[in-house]
Amino acid sequence: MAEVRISVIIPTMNEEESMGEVMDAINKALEPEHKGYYEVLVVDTNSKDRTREIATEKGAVVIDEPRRGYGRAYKTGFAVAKGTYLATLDADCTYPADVIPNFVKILESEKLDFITGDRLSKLKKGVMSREHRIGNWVLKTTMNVLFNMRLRDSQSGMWVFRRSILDKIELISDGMPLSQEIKIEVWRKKLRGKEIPISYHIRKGEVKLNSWGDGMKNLKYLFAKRFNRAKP
Ligand SMILES: Nc1nc2c(ncn2[C@@H]2O[C@H](COP(=O)(O)OP(=O)(O)O)[C@@H](O)[C@H]2O)c(=O)[nH]1
Ligand SMILES: [Mg+2]
Repeated sequence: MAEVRISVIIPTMNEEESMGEVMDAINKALEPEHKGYYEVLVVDTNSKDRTREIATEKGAVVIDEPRRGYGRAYKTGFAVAKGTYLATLDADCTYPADVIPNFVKILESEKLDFITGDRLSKLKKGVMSREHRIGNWVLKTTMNVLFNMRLRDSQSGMWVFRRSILDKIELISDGMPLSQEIKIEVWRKKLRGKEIPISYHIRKGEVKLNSWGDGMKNLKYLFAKRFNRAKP
Protein backbone atom coordinates (compact mmCIF):
# COMPACT_ATOMS: atom_id res chain seq x y z
CA MET A 1 0.00 0.00 0.00
CA ALA A 2 1.49 3.30 -1.05
CA GLU A 3 0.01 5.53 1.56
CA VAL A 4 -2.39 4.64 4.36
CA ARG A 5 -4.98 7.31 4.95
CA ILE A 6 -7.16 5.52 7.48
CA SER A 7 -6.30 2.80 10.00
CA VAL A 8 -9.28 1.10 11.61
CA ILE A 9 -8.29 -0.60 14.87
CA ILE A 10 -10.40 -3.27 16.55
CA PRO A 11 -9.60 -5.08 19.82
CA THR A 12 -10.88 -8.64 19.87
CA MET A 13 -11.26 -11.56 22.18
CA ASN A 14 -13.42 -14.41 20.87
CA GLU A 15 -15.72 -12.40 18.60
CA GLU A 16 -16.35 -14.94 15.79
CA GLU A 17 -20.10 -14.35 15.91
CA SER A 18 -19.76 -10.73 14.82
CA MET A 19 -16.26 -10.38 13.32
CA GLY A 20 -17.37 -11.03 9.74
CA GLU A 21 -20.22 -8.58 9.88
CA VAL A 22 -18.02 -5.85 11.40
CA MET A 23 -15.39 -6.37 8.67
CA ASP A 24 -18.06 -6.27 5.96
CA ALA A 25 -19.45 -3.03 7.36
CA ILE A 26 -15.99 -1.43 7.43
CA ASN A 27 -15.12 -2.54 3.90
CA LYS A 28 -18.49 -1.37 2.60
CA ALA A 29 -18.01 2.02 4.23
CA LEU A 30 -14.41 2.61 3.13
CA GLU A 31 -14.10 0.95 -0.29
CA PRO A 32 -15.99 3.56 -2.30
CA GLU A 33 -13.64 6.45 -1.49
CA HIS A 34 -10.64 4.89 0.23
CA LYS A 35 -9.98 1.57 -1.52
CA GLY A 36 -6.28 0.80 -1.35
CA TYR A 37 -5.73 3.56 1.18
CA TYR A 38 -7.01 2.02 4.39
CA GLU A 39 -5.91 -0.80 6.70
CA VAL A 40 -7.85 -2.74 9.32
CA LEU A 41 -5.82 -3.85 12.33
CA VAL A 42 -7.38 -6.48 14.57
CA VAL A 43 -5.54 -6.62 17.88
CA ASP A 44 -6.36 -10.02 19.28
CA THR A 45 -5.87 -11.47 22.74
CA ASN A 46 -5.82 -15.26 22.62
CA SER A 47 -9.04 -15.89 20.71
CA LYS A 48 -9.84 -19.58 20.75
CA ASP A 49 -12.54 -19.34 18.12
CA ARG A 50 -12.44 -18.31 14.42
CA THR A 51 -12.11 -14.54 15.04
CA ARG A 52 -8.60 -14.32 13.59
CA GLU A 53 -9.32 -16.42 10.51
CA ILE A 54 -12.46 -14.48 9.68
CA ALA A 55 -10.70 -11.14 10.13
CA THR A 56 -7.80 -12.22 7.89
CA GLU A 57 -10.14 -13.60 5.21
CA LYS A 58 -11.85 -10.24 5.04
CA GLY A 59 -8.65 -8.28 4.67
CA ALA A 60 -7.60 -7.35 8.20
CA VAL A 61 -4.08 -7.65 9.57
CA VAL A 62 -4.19 -9.54 12.86
CA ILE A 63 -1.81 -8.38 15.56
CA ASP A 64 -1.09 -10.64 18.51
CA GLU A 65 -1.41 -9.06 21.93
CA PRO A 66 -1.42 -11.86 24.49
CA ARG A 67 -1.49 -9.42 27.43
CA ARG A 68 -5.09 -8.92 28.59
CA GLY A 69 -6.76 -5.54 28.50
CA TYR A 70 -8.84 -3.31 26.24
CA GLY A 71 -6.48 -0.37 26.73
CA ARG A 72 -3.41 -2.54 26.20
CA ALA A 73 -4.84 -3.75 22.89
CA TYR A 74 -5.44 -0.20 21.66
CA LYS A 75 -1.99 1.03 22.64
CA THR A 76 -0.44 -1.89 20.77
CA GLY A 77 -2.58 -1.15 17.72
CA PHE A 78 -1.87 2.60 17.82
CA ALA A 79 1.87 1.89 17.87
CA VAL A 80 1.79 0.08 14.54
CA ALA A 81 -1.02 1.94 12.75
CA LYS A 82 0.19 3.85 9.70
CA GLY A 83 -2.84 5.93 8.80
CA THR A 84 -3.04 9.69 8.96
CA TYR A 85 -6.41 9.10 10.61
CA LEU A 86 -7.25 6.36 13.12
CA ALA A 87 -10.73 4.99 13.75
CA THR A 88 -11.74 2.60 16.54
CA LEU A 89 -14.71 0.39 17.24
CA ASP A 90 -15.65 -2.85 19.02
CA ALA A 91 -15.85 -6.16 17.18
CA ASP A 92 -19.41 -6.76 18.40
CA CYS A 93 -21.63 -4.93 15.84
CA THR A 94 -22.61 -2.22 18.33
CA TYR A 95 -20.95 0.76 16.57
CA PRO A 96 -21.81 2.14 13.09
CA ALA A 97 -18.77 1.71 10.82
CA ASP A 98 -20.54 3.68 8.08
CA VAL A 99 -19.89 7.01 9.83
CA ILE A 100 -16.08 6.69 9.54
CA PRO A 101 -15.62 8.40 6.13
CA ASN A 102 -17.85 11.26 7.15
CA PHE A 103 -16.05 11.72 10.47
CA VAL A 104 -12.75 11.91 8.59
CA LYS A 105 -14.28 14.61 6.36
CA ILE A 106 -15.43 16.52 9.44
CA LEU A 107 -11.93 16.29 10.97
CA GLU A 108 -10.59 17.85 7.80
CA SER A 109 -13.24 20.47 7.10
CA GLU A 110 -13.58 21.64 10.72
CA LYS A 111 -9.85 21.28 11.40
CA LEU A 112 -10.45 19.00 14.38
CA ASP A 113 -8.08 16.54 16.05
CA PHE A 114 -10.50 14.12 17.62
CA ILE A 115 -14.12 13.02 17.32
CA THR A 116 -15.83 10.71 19.80
CA GLY A 117 -19.17 9.10 18.97
CA ASP A 118 -21.92 9.81 21.50
CA ARG A 119 -24.11 6.70 21.88
CA LEU A 120 -26.48 8.12 24.44
CA SER A 121 -28.23 11.05 22.73
CA LYS A 122 -29.90 8.84 20.13
CA LEU A 123 -30.09 5.66 22.21
CA LYS A 124 -33.06 3.43 21.32
CA LYS A 125 -35.10 1.63 23.98
CA GLY A 126 -33.81 -1.79 24.98
CA VAL A 127 -30.27 -1.38 23.63
CA MET A 128 -28.72 -0.58 27.01
CA SER A 129 -29.96 -1.83 30.38
CA ARG A 130 -31.13 0.60 33.08
CA GLU A 131 -28.10 -0.32 35.21
CA HIS A 132 -25.75 0.48 32.35
CA ARG A 133 -27.44 3.80 31.66
CA ILE A 134 -27.17 4.76 35.34
CA GLY A 135 -23.54 3.64 35.42
CA ASN A 136 -22.74 5.67 32.32
CA TRP A 137 -24.44 8.72 33.82
CA VAL A 138 -22.43 8.47 37.06
CA LEU A 139 -19.16 8.03 35.16
CA LYS A 140 -19.71 10.85 32.70
CA THR A 141 -20.92 13.25 35.41
CA THR A 142 -17.90 12.46 37.58
CA MET A 143 -15.60 12.95 34.61
CA ASN A 144 -17.23 16.24 33.64
CA VAL A 145 -16.98 17.59 37.19
CA LEU A 146 -13.40 16.45 37.83
CA PHE A 147 -12.03 17.62 34.49
CA ASN A 148 -14.37 20.50 33.71
CA MET A 149 -15.68 18.81 30.60
CA ARG A 150 -19.13 18.68 28.97
CA LEU A 151 -19.33 15.27 27.30
CA ARG A 152 -22.57 13.30 27.06
CA ASP A 153 -20.92 9.87 26.72
CA SER A 154 -17.60 9.26 28.45
CA GLN A 155 -17.51 5.52 27.75
CA SER A 156 -17.96 5.44 23.99
CA GLY A 157 -15.43 3.23 22.21
CA MET A 158 -15.76 4.86 18.80
CA TRP A 159 -13.21 7.56 18.08
CA VAL A 160 -11.90 8.97 14.83
CA PHE A 161 -8.78 11.11 15.20
CA ARG A 162 -5.50 12.28 13.76
CA ARG A 163 -2.67 9.89 14.52
CA SER A 164 -0.40 12.88 15.16
CA ILE A 165 -2.14 13.61 18.48
CA LEU A 166 -0.71 10.42 19.99
CA ASP A 167 2.57 12.27 20.52
CA LYS A 168 0.76 14.88 22.58
CA ILE A 169 -1.34 12.74 24.90
CA GLU A 170 -0.46 10.28 27.63
CA LEU A 171 -2.40 7.04 27.71
CA ILE A 172 -1.67 5.10 30.88
CA SER A 173 -4.55 2.66 31.31
CA ASP A 174 -4.28 -0.89 30.00
CA GLY A 175 -7.91 -1.60 30.77
CA MET A 176 -11.40 -0.28 30.04
CA PRO A 177 -10.56 3.18 31.54
CA LEU A 178 -8.55 3.95 28.39
CA SER A 179 -11.83 4.97 26.79
CA GLN A 180 -12.41 7.85 29.20
CA GLU A 181 -8.68 8.57 29.46
CA ILE A 182 -8.26 9.32 25.76
CA LYS A 183 -11.07 11.88 25.93
CA ILE A 184 -9.72 13.44 29.14
CA GLU A 185 -6.29 13.76 27.54
CA VAL A 186 -7.64 15.38 24.37
CA TRP A 187 -9.56 17.97 26.36
CA ARG A 188 -6.82 18.48 28.96
CA LYS A 189 -4.21 19.11 26.30
CA LYS A 190 -6.62 21.53 24.62
CA LEU A 191 -6.65 19.63 21.36
CA ARG A 192 -9.63 20.20 19.12
CA GLY A 193 -12.16 17.56 20.15
CA LYS A 194 -15.83 17.15 19.33
CA GLU A 195 -18.59 14.75 20.34
CA ILE A 196 -21.03 13.69 17.61
CA PRO A 197 -24.14 11.50 18.13
CA ILE A 198 -24.02 8.02 16.59
CA SER A 199 -26.39 5.05 16.58
CA TYR A 200 -25.65 2.18 18.94
CA HIS A 201 -26.87 -1.39 18.58
CA ILE A 202 -27.40 -4.51 20.64
CA ARG A 203 -24.25 -6.54 21.12
CA LYS A 204 -23.65 -9.83 19.34
CA GLY A 205 -21.68 -12.50 21.19
CA GLU A 206 -20.63 -12.45 24.79
CA VAL A 207 -19.81 -9.26 26.68
CA LYS A 208 -16.19 -9.13 27.88
CA LEU A 209 -16.64 -6.52 30.54
CA ASN A 210 -17.86 -7.08 34.04
CA SER A 211 -20.35 -4.26 34.58
CA TRP A 212 -19.95 -3.62 38.30
CA GLY A 213 -16.27 -4.45 38.52
CA ASP A 214 -15.30 -2.42 35.45
CA GLY A 215 -17.68 0.40 36.41
CA MET A 216 -15.99 0.75 39.79
CA LYS A 217 -12.53 0.53 38.23
CA ASN A 218 -13.49 3.28 35.79
CA LEU A 219 -14.75 5.46 38.63
CA LYS A 220 -11.60 4.97 40.72
CA TYR A 221 -9.47 5.63 37.66
CA LEU A 222 -11.08 9.04 37.18
CA PHE A 223 -9.92 10.13 40.63
CA ALA A 224 -6.48 8.60 40.17
CA LYS A 225 -6.11 10.38 36.84
CA ARG A 226 -7.30 13.67 38.26
CA PHE A 227 -4.68 13.56 41.01
CA ASN A 228 -1.92 12.19 38.76
CA ARG A 229 -1.87 8.77 40.41
CA ALA A 230 -3.07 6.71 37.43
CA LYS A 231 -1.46 3.31 36.91
CA PRO A 232 -1.76 0.87 33.98
N1 LIG B 1 -7.49 -7.65 22.46
C1 LIG B 1 -8.37 -7.54 23.46
N2 LIG B 1 -9.64 -7.15 23.19
C2 LIG B 1 -10.52 -7.04 24.24
C3 LIG B 1 -10.15 -7.31 25.57
N3 LIG B 1 -11.25 -7.09 26.36
C4 LIG B 1 -12.25 -6.71 25.53
N4 LIG B 1 -11.82 -6.70 24.24
C5 LIG B 1 -12.55 -6.30 23.03
O1 LIG B 1 -12.86 -4.94 23.20
C6 LIG B 1 -14.14 -4.64 22.68
C7 LIG B 1 -14.98 -4.06 23.82
O2 LIG B 1 -15.38 -5.10 24.71
P1 LIG B 1 -16.91 -5.31 25.07
O3 LIG B 1 -17.06 -6.65 25.72
O4 LIG B 1 -17.73 -5.09 23.84
O5 LIG B 1 -17.15 -4.19 26.16
P2 LIG B 1 -18.31 -3.07 26.21
O6 LIG B 1 -18.59 -2.59 24.83
O7 LIG B 1 -17.72 -2.02 27.08
O8 LIG B 1 -19.48 -3.76 26.81
C8 LIG B 1 -14.65 -5.95 22.07
O9 LIG B 1 -14.38 -5.95 20.68
C9 LIG B 1 -13.85 -7.02 22.81
O10 LIG B 1 -13.66 -8.20 22.06
C10 LIG B 1 -8.79 -7.72 25.82
O11 LIG B 1 -8.37 -8.00 26.95
N5 LIG B 1 -7.96 -7.83 24.73
MG1 LIG C 1 -18.87 -3.57 23.03
